[in-house]
Amino acid sequence: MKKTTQLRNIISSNKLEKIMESHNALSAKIVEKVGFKGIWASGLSISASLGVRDNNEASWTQVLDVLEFMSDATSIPILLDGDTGYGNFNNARRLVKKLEQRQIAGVCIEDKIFPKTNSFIRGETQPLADIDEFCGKIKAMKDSQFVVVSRVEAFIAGWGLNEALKRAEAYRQAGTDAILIHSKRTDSLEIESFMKEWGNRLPVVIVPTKYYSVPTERFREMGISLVIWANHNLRASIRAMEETSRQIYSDESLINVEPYITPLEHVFRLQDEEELAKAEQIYLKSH
Ligand code: SPV
Ligand code: MG
Repeated sequence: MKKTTQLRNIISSNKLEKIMESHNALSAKIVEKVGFKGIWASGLSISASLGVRDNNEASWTQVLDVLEFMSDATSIPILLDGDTGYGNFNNARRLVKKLEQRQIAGVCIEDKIFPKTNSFIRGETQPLADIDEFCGKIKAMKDSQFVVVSRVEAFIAGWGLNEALKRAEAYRQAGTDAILIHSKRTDSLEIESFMKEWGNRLPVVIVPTKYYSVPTERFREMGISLVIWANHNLRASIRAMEETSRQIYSDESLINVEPYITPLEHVFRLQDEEELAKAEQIYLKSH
């Protein structure tokens, strides 16, 4: 099944679905292997893993190169965190074209201004996009196959429920496939208030990074379609790498880390070393 179709099915299913963050091909493979049906290509995680900030410091083609490795390495759909679409409608529709060529299933764009800032950094100071301009961008990005998720940042910027609803409705009318409603509260009050008014107009996507203690069952009851666990592979790997590097540095030896890290055999398995060994039997006649 085409990856766009798979993603469309995930978003429109009447069950609560979950996708997990990846920031490179290795983490994407792991997400697929543990059983997730889809991947969130997080802007925060990809930028951090490239050693830059979540402020569009990495160019969109640099992000595309990462995505190409991720897509080649997996068979489940990838939803790209496309930030603001890297410019105006014209930049955004060119992004879609290049993503489609690489079998990326969909993109999420947020109604802020390029270059964006992460939603959890000084949210109240972040300007929102003009609604009409953003609707034009959605229309330009929409293709019958490609999935476009529109992210409403009204709560992040402190504009409240009415603004969030007004924007979500405008984006619906512009043809978006789903609304991502974002909140930086540590409870789900904003999300609940939005869901009550929104009803079933379009599938709703959430990112419960800050309200992580709200039980997933609650999201099900609210009628949320898709939960994104947005940055947890990145954060887990930072902790693991810091601890391992510190230990080796202070011990001047590997003796205390070897039992706790992944065996080399597992690394080779993740790289599918076996496939190459088999191919060599067929194609490298001298072997
Ligand atoms: C990301 O993962 O980059 C996101 C989600 O956009 S958040 O960091 O919550 O804004
Ligand atoms: Mg992001």
